[in-house]
Amino acid sequence: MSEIRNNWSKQEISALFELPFSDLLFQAQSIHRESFDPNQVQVSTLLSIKTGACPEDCGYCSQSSKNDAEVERERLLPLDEVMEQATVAKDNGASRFCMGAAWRNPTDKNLDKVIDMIIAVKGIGLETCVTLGMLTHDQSQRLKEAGLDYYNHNIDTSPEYYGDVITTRTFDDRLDTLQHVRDAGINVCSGGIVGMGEKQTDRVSFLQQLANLPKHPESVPINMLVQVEGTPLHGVEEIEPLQFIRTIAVARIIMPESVVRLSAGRTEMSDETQALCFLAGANSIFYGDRLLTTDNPDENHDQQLFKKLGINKKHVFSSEQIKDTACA
Ligand code: SAM
Ligand code: DTB
Ligand code: SF4
Repeated sequence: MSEIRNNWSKQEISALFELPFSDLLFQAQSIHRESFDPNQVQVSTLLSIKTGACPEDCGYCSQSSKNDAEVERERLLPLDEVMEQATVAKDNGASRFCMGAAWRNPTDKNLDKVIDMIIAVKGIGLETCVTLGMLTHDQSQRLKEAGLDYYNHNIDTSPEYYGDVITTRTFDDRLDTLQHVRDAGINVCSGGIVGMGEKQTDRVSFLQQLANLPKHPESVPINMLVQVEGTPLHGVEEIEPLQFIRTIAVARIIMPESVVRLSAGRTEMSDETQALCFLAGANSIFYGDRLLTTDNPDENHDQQLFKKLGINKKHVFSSEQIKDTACA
């Protein structure tokens, strides 16, 4: 079994990135098979429970009030609408329901409402994940008591590039929330975005930060920037697909037991690129034709892709039994 390490140097990570492609993918796939079924992919469905008018200035995000993207603002959705969507997600075969809010941080009053959602979504047998911005120690404890399974909070990029992308909070603010979530005993979901005009050294440093956290995140979403008109990063040079696949492979190698999610950006990817991402060790996706405010491949396309690749969806049943079901 591969050793779990939290002391990766930049040189070691760079050397992995520079391996011949076949050697890198062989290593990633070999490590992948030590901990996972290579033909099984976990699927989560996303819902934006509060959209737009966010006070943060993240340069990639359609929901920042500082950007000029056209998104329809919505206040916090009522519980019945959330449950309608969660039921559809469950019927479509998702095992986890992820609820995202465009907040810098939740107020305690809003947290009460999100807690009601978590309890209700868990009640229909889905795993729950929420991403609400920065949390205090006490808010994290309350989410744990509500039974939350995962908290998503991305470090997004390297500490060196962070200030070029976001100025309204610091990289260390992100780490503080991750620590509160970890201390509360909630599974950590943390990753970031590539294709934001960062250098190769930033990708190395970004992955180093994740792998050298005191404990690896259980879930590591790797997003390819979805370029949204009206955001500062619209028009930035795109990342080459092979470089994206290498990023997934390196994440797999240095965090051997984490679930690596091939996250935003799949609409812009060919089936072949996605297949190589799975070969490189990605074993989770967002499923359903919407991410938060942008498009995701529709379920039919993904069903066909899974069928062509012989991939099974990982299901979680209400009995907490984990069972594999071949994708029809
Ligand atoms: N407001 C909360 C926060 O920032 O943590 C939660 C929602 S925010 C939309 C969640 C994550 O979505 C961000 O951290 C970022 O990694 C990702 N994201 C946002 N816009 C994106 C885009 N255009 N392309 C790819 N990923 C994006
Ligand atoms: C994550 O890493 N990616 C998801 C989820 N966590 C919340 C969000 C992707 C957002 C893509 C742009 C949008 O749809 O607004
Ligand atoms: Fe707000 Fe999150 Fe978008 Fe940043 S990424 S602008 S914090 S919703």
